[in-house]
Amino acid sequence: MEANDLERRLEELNEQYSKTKYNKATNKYLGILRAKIAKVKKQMSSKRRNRGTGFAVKKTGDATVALVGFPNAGKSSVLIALTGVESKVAEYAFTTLTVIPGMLEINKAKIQFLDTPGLIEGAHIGRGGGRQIVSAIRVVDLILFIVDVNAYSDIPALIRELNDLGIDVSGKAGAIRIENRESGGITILKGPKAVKPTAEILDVLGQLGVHNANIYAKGDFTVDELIEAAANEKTSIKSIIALNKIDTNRNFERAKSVLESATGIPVVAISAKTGTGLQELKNEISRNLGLIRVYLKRKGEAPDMSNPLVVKEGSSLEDIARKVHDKMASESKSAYVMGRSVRFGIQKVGLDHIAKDGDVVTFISR
Ligand SMILES: Nc1nc2c(ncn2[C@@H]2O[C@H](COP(=O)(O)OP(=O)(O)OP(=O)(O)O)[C@@H](O)[C@H]2O)c(=O)[nH]1
Ligand SMILES: [Mg+2]
Repeated sequence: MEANDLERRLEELNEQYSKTKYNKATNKYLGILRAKIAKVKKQMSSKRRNRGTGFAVKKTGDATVALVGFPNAGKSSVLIALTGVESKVAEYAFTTLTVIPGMLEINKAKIQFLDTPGLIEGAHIGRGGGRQIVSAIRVVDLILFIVDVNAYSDIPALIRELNDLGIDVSGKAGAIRIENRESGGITILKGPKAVKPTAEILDVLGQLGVHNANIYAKGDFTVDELIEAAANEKTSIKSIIALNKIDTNRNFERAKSVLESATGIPVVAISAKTGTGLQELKNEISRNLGLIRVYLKRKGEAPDMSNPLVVKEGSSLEDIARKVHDKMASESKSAYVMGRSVRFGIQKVGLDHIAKDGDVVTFISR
């Protein structure tokens, strides 16, 4: 939609909202209106943000991680230590001027890392160059904060400011999280369990224009709570803090616990220089990305165990087929599955079946 259309739409929605009197019968309708208003506002602000930003890095691989931190914290050094990609490292601040991508394979998952320029301590990151960084990190799957063990006091303020800019990195946003996807319909995930949405949920989400999404829920929820979650304008991105340069500070454990309790974000102590903690950091990244591996097997052949498909937790077989090829998704109607997601040795399931890590799948064509 064009900017003018969005403004008109917002006006219409606001008018409907103010004309509707609150009572028990209109409660749900008002909730849907609130969610619609939130969505239009979000579209308007992303239109504004996209204007003239030069940081559009193409996302590739199975997931994207952004390295974020103050100048000189060691972001480029960590990128090099993890991926081997050359990003300029120097003893003075502001060495990295653009977003530089590198790739790393962890447990067969191809993970893209983006090195970003340093954010200025104490400055408002929503302005100037900071705004471009914020728009680049809004779309990543995980934020890796790189923090100098000798200069960490401004980190809680940085996290608060990201929150004010609509990026919640606390990892504990709401009991319900709606993650839009390109196709595959609506899947509700309660912990490791997938449940079918009710007709009422489908109806409400449909009215909000949500047709393909994973709904992550901690437990049971009401339709009203779902509408509230849809109205939430915040982007929630998981994050990890890498407390860097611990080779220079013997009291790093103290800094680690201070940061952990001030932010609620997991902290891994590392040194990009000596390599200490890098393996633990890779494990933590892998765990937080929530990726699973699924192996394809053709009928009558052995599965290709060296070459898994890497997908997000909660992916259905249809999502997985589509990752191989659109044709595979449209030509398959069921599949044989062997692994943790089924109870018996080999089970025939529909394409709405949710895969688990290590599953071996044979698609059956129509
Ligand atoms: N002792 C020690 N020095 C480090 C470590 N990691 C990075 N450095 C040094 O810290 C300085 C800054 O490192 P960079 O990787 O350029 O930092 P940056 O965060 O990318 O900096 P900008 O791009 O300018 O924001 C360099 O002199 C690095 O050699 C570490 O683990 N230990
Ligand atoms: Mg740098």
